[in-house]
Amino acid sequence: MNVKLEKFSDYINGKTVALIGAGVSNMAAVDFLLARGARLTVRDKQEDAEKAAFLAAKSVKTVFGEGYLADMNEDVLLKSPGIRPDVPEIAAAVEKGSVLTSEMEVFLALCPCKIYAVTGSDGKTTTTTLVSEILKKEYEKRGCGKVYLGGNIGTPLLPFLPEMRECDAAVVELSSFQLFAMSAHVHTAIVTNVTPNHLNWHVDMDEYILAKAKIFENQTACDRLVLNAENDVTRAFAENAKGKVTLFSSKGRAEGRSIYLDGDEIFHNDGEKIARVMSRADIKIPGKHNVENYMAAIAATWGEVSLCSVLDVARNFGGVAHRIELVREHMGVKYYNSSIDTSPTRTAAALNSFKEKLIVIVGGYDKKIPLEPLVPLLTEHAKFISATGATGEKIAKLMLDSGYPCDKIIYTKEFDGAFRAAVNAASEGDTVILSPACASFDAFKNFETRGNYFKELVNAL
Ligand code: UMA
Repeated sequence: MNVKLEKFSDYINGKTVALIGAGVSNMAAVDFLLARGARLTVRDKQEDAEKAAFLAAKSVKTVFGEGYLADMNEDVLLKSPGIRPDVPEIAAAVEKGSVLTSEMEVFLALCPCKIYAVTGSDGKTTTTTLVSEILKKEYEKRGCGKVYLGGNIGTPLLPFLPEMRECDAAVVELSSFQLFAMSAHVHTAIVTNVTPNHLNWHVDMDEYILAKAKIFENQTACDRLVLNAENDVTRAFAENAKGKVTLFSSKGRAEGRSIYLDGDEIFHNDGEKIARVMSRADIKIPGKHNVENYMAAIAATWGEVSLCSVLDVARNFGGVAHRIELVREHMGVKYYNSSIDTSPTRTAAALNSFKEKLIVIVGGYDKKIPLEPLVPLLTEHAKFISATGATGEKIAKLMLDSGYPCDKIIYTKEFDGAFRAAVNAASEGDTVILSPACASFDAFKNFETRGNYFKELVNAL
């Protein structure tokens, strides 16, 4: 029995709860809260008749559109990650006594098992996935325990709480948006690196760094913190760590408890003895950054899993599907599938992780969200745009109206044609990415089908 969950159920029963933002996280909390007797109001700046009807059928109140935060006096406020906690209406409600929390904060507080949490500016999705893959492999061998993977990676975990047991593991990716407004205790934390990011959301770099540091603020001496030795910000985090720190470095031997790449070999130093872990060549996914991701994941699970499990994953794991997934390099052109990018925010996250300018396939189902944020984004990151699907024409028009060169953009309604146009525009050294910024329902069953189709086309080149 999960005592914390029982207590929470008693606490929330009969309380009024505002779900601020009807996105992925909060919509996943609806049934969980209703089942525990909470009285819900879902608030979102975006009108959405379909969602409103869906919620009305569950007797959930909705306040959608302009003024969605008016008269907010619910007992508990569950804020979506993308909304800042200092929005005046939210701050005023908190001042008057509302409790501000989030789907992720509630999950972490009630989770009955060990929590591994990963944050960082780059590599957090892959590292989170690696931790979960390594644990999964180990649990499979032992024949017990289940690994729950979620958080910013895309799966809210709150709905799984009732089935989770002490012998399971939760592996969560946490964004600075989530961390900024929360307080949580995680047993093992990883910070992959901290470099300027999301500075249009955070007030400044200091606030962003503070948000990232929250991942370990409630740790104790029994906990573990894995930090990048080669990043100034994360290295400095070690000074304030309360748990046991392991530093990882891809630049040769590091001192103390560490994991490092020396030549082509990875070594782990537990503070007393040094053990060879594996060779770089054992890792299937390419790039030094992935060696770093592996070192972080290995440090997080060191002593809890067998080397066999680590090697099994290293040799077979091909990368996170549909999320900046390298499909293939063909004639010197790299093709990435990021079909999971179903909103301009996700596309921003994908494009921001590349240094070079890209050939971007963009467009899809029209869910009537503002596409204007794509203009500065694509202007900065795209050397050629192949627009497609229901929103393709709209995106092309927005770009052309903004002065984007007309010979650097093409609109093709059909996905195949758009793919061809991107291939034709590419030459040796280029990178092509499918990052639609839109859902897939105009032409595909879901984003996975779209991503798999893209991969088929790439592999047939
Ligand atoms: N909304 C408002 N008012 C606002 C802002 C948004 O009402 O001021 C509404 C929007 O109309 C929308 C809803 O809130 O209906 C969506 O909010 P959201 O995007 O904040 O939240 P979710 O849909 O729940 O998605 C969030 C994460 N999104 C962000 O942090 C922006 C998802 O990460 C995450 O996968 C999901 O929770 C799972 O729990 C996405 C992301 O881009 C992938 N993250 C950033 C990144 O990785 O760089 C941080």
